[in-house]
Amino acid sequence: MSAPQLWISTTNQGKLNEFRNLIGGSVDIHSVGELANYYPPPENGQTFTDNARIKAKTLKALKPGAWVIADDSGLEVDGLGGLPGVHSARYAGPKASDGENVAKLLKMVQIRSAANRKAQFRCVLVAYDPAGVEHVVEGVVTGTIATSAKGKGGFGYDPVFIPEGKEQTFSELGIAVKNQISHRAKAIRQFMSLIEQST
Ligand code: ITT
Repeated sequence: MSAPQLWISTTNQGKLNEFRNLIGGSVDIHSVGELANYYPPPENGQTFTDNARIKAKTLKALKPGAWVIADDSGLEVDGLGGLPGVHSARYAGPKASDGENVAKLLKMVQIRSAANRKAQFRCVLVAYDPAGVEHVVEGVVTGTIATSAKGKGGFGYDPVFIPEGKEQTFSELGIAVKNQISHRAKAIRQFMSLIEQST
């Protein structure tokens, strides 16, 4: 039997690398980067689930009959009332780089919450199966915000996030360790059991 086809709605290369690594070769993976007629929709939802659904539905309209999946994810800092949360990609402004977002985060934690650096990464995946049925899964990894950026691996806020039970940031730990324990890994494990049940 041929591998099921899965289309992933992300324009973030860091996420896509992790998806490929986490899902492995049993699924035929494609991304929106291959589609000339894909335009990223405005992510104007209030929650990760809203935004993941917006992205997944946009892709489903272009790829009916395939598995489609969208990830909406971000970093929630307890002492910042859950910010940057759904605003993680644009925390320092609409076209902010990862470095600018990290610099703003370190500054805000220093000002507002230097004594409480607890945080979590959250990943919500909304998927549509080939019959068009929606599935929603979620993964969370708890940790703390480092006092400065450390390490070269990963993307986004990885240089400042120290997962619980470790002493280094996700960037320092590297993708092999991150992919055992991350929010995205936990969500993908649930998603893979859905795909496996259906094939
Ligand atoms: P797509 O919508 O195209 O998937 P995006 O980067 O805009 O790409 P989101 O709207 O879900 O995706 O924003 C997620 C942001 O949260 C991302 O840009 C990072 O800043 C941060 N983030 C999410 N997961 C992360 C991870 O595993 N490591 C580091 N930062 C992460």
